[in-house]
Amino acid sequence: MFLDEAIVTFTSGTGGSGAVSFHREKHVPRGGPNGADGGKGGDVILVADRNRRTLYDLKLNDHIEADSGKHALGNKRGKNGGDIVVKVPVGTVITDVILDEVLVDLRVDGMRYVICKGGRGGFGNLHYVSSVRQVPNFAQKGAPGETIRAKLELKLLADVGLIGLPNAGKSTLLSRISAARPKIGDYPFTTLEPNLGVVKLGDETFVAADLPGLIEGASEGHGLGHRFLKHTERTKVLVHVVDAFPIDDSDPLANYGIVEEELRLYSKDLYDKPRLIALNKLDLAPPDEAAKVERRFSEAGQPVFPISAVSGQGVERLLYRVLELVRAAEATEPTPVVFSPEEREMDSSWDVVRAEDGFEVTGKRMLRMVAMTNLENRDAVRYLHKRLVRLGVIDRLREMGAEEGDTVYIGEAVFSFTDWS
Ligand SMILES: Nc1nc2c(ncn2[C@@H]2O[C@H](COP(=O)(O)OP(=O)(O)O)[C@@H](O)[C@H]2O)c(=O)[nH]1
Ligand SMILES: [Mg+2]
Repeated sequence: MFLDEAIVTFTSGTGGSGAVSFHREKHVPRGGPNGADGGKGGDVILVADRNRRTLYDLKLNDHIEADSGKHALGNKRGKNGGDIVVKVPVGTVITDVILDEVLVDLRVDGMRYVICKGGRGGFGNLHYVSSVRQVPNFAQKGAPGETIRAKLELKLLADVGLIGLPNAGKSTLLSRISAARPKIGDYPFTTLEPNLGVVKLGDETFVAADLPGLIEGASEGHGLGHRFLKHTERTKVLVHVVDAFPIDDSDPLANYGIVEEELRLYSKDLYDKPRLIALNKLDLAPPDEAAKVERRFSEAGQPVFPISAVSGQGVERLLYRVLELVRAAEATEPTPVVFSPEEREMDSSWDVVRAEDGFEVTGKRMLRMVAMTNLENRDAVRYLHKRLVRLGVIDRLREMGAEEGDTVYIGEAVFSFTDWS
């Protein structure tokens, strides 16, 4: 199976800090607080793009970081940091490496996923005005961004499936039109995974697969059964390859009928796909013989493309028609699901544990609250302290035996315990 892989670290932007500011007007000696909020940090957004075919760029650039939000200036709100949009091939599956959890399968062109949300901007001092605090002299720092180490895996699924009896020339055709190198003349049961190849046509590409084992009896479980059905999930067009001059002198039109009937029994879904007939091995007989076979198919009402997978004759014409059908089918696909920046719920649980030389407060929300506090500002620290009291953290510390002056760690910050309450 065609597979490409990259491991990338994505980081969204930190929010900008809110401002501490007061109205300044002529004749108004001491105006009210008007400090604005900081800008939001940029998101990192992954988008499936059908014109991308590999993850090569991401292997070269495995750290991707969005801009931070700007700090507020006085009463001017900080600008938001720009989002970063990373285009990946359709069919890229994203896994969180640390959680070992699949986050999303970007399987439709245009599908978006916000992998890292930018941090919120910090509040300006205007936000902290209350009946008891009319002149807040502190603001909030922006929230930190997120970092996710992700594995990106490209799992190609076929846009076009090549079907036909064994020996019809499916593998030969696939190796002619793509870089795939399936075994030619291979025993039909040996390949469990279909061979996939990227077909380039001008500036456009599509993925073709040689679907082995779709033979008489497959629908009754004699062939590869349903194992390869998942590979055909995205298949939009089928090319039915028919040997025009079978070595056993069987009738090509009858052979065609056998496979079509088999397909009908095997998968209604596949059977209903648009279909082209590639009448193959035209190099084996004089042109008038070939024309005869072609005419019989036409009379049966089937669109036939005479080709030779070996010489390449007629193949390009076939491919352009295939591309047209693929694009037409894509145009009728439902509009891609757009993932809204899902509010990942922040875990609000916390705990106090004993540290070697004091105590440590743990919990994602606590750490974020402290990270957003300007610890050089006494009023901001006092505000933080009040919130810690309200959440019960100070009580818990006291219960655990914390005394005035003991060391308390919260994230990167170090406090000395004060029981103001
Ligand atoms: N002369 C001729 N032989 C072909 C052509 N296409 C395939 N073959 C031969 O037919 C045999 C079966 O081909 P293969 O691609 O393995 O068929 P598959 O079973 O449908 O995958 C091989 O010996 C090929 O070389 C063609 O266009 N002309
Ligand atoms: Mg084959």
